[in-house]
Amino acid sequence: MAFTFQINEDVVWDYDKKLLERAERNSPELIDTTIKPIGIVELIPEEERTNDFELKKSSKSMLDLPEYSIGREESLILDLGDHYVGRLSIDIQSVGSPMDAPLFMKVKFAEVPSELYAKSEDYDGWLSKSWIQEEFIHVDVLPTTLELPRRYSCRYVELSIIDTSPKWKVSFSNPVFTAQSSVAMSQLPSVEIEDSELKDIYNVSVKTLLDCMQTVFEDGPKRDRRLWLGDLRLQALANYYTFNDMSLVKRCLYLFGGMTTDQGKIPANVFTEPKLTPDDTFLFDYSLFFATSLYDYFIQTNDYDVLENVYPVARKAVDLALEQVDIMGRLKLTEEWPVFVDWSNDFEKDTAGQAIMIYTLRRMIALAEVYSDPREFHYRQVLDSMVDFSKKYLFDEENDQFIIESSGEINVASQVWMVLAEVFDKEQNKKIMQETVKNHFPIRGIATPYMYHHVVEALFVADCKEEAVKLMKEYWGEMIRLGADTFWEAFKPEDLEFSPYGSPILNSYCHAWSCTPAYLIGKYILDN
Ligand code: RAM
Repeated sequence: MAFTFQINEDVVWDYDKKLLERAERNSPELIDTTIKPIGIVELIPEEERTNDFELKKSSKSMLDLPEYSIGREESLILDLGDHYVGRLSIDIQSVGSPMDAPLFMKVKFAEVPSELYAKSEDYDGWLSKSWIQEEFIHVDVLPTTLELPRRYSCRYVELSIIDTSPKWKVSFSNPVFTAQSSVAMSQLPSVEIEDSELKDIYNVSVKTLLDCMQTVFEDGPKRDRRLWLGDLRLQALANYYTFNDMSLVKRCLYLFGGMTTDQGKIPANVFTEPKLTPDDTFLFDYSLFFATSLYDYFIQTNDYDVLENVYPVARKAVDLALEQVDIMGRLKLTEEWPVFVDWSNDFEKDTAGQAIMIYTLRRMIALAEVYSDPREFHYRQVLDSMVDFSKKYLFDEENDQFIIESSGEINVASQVWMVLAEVFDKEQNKKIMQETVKNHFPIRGIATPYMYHHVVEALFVADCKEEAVKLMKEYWGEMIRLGADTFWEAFKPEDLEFSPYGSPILNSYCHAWSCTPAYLIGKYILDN
């Protein structure tokens, strides 16, 4: 079962005006920060670079910028010194004879160098090419201040001249990038992390989270620039250990709570512009993560007001999912409501799906208890049957590994989610994870920090701390060694050019679900 475009035109939406009003009341004021580029950089010819994440410093400095004029087919790249989300303005002057033709130029924004090496015209993937952060602009009269209306997510700004005229060239000055986020670094609690590798990983995680925290927790400020439930769950967890911005979490819970289907299905993502709109895309596990995110929020805050308002939404969503659990305690997944688990389609996801249902039920029971919902009893019964079924039919005792019932397949996701669901006790979980490390490490074929997050957390939960830290350093640490300022949506250490979309130019390089080391370090290392 895979994630593809879904078009579900016949869905009937239930808008809960009260919850949506609450969502809007918790909308943040964005904080602006003025950023000036720190330097000029240049592309490295293919035969001289080791990978597409490298650039070299130009011999020209920012002080030379106003004196540096360029014409047809020439370009320069400004380096903001770090990754930011915001708007650009820059002064442009003509240099030489009178301006006898318009200026025609291209401005390309890149989060990482590989987007600069990739040629936009070669992109032929399945996601819209409109995500490529590139503008073609005519300017009739110079000098002018070019103020681009769109928001970009980038570290590099490439200014390419398509044409001036043989009589004149252009120079640029006063580039200003106005960065924005709903939080500021000054809100961070100070933490002492002695291990320098972990400290770097923590810092990049925090920057990733900050850049994704806009008027909602965005999945990626370059793409898709919207609120996804699976990403929200992880961002909220990282937020509790860092910025601790409760009102943005509240806003996002209310947004999902206020836009569900008449059956009670929660959409996988929502849009907030031009008006609050649910996407007609549904993922089985993402829908369940509404309840688990509410649980996480309540554990942090004890905020009964939010619980009281959205508990009925969580219950309806969980109950709908439970309709797919048979009398024996087996979850039956369908193509119509696919489970995501990871971008990869190379492994079977039924056992991971079963575990996510168990993981959710445990949290739903805790919520039902606080809400004094008599349905708690029913949830306990289903939980028991699902756990029994998993132990009896999905566990291979000889190998200490979970299997896929229909095929016997053993994969990483099944082990990891069953450990997170705490189907067995710590001791058995440890055996499962040790076996997983023995048979499946180094991990191959998994391309998302999303799945790697769950592997690391399962290692911590199963008391395999050393392996957890090692994997975090190998995976997130490797992105830093490649130059990451923020963590990426997709990363396969064994294939640096991997993209789920057909080209790295569409990948998001500041992506919500990759910010979790801040949470993992906070919860399992600093708090212990
Ligand atoms: C992509 C985004 C998002 C993720 C979904 C499933 O479109 O990367 O973060 O949650 O897929």
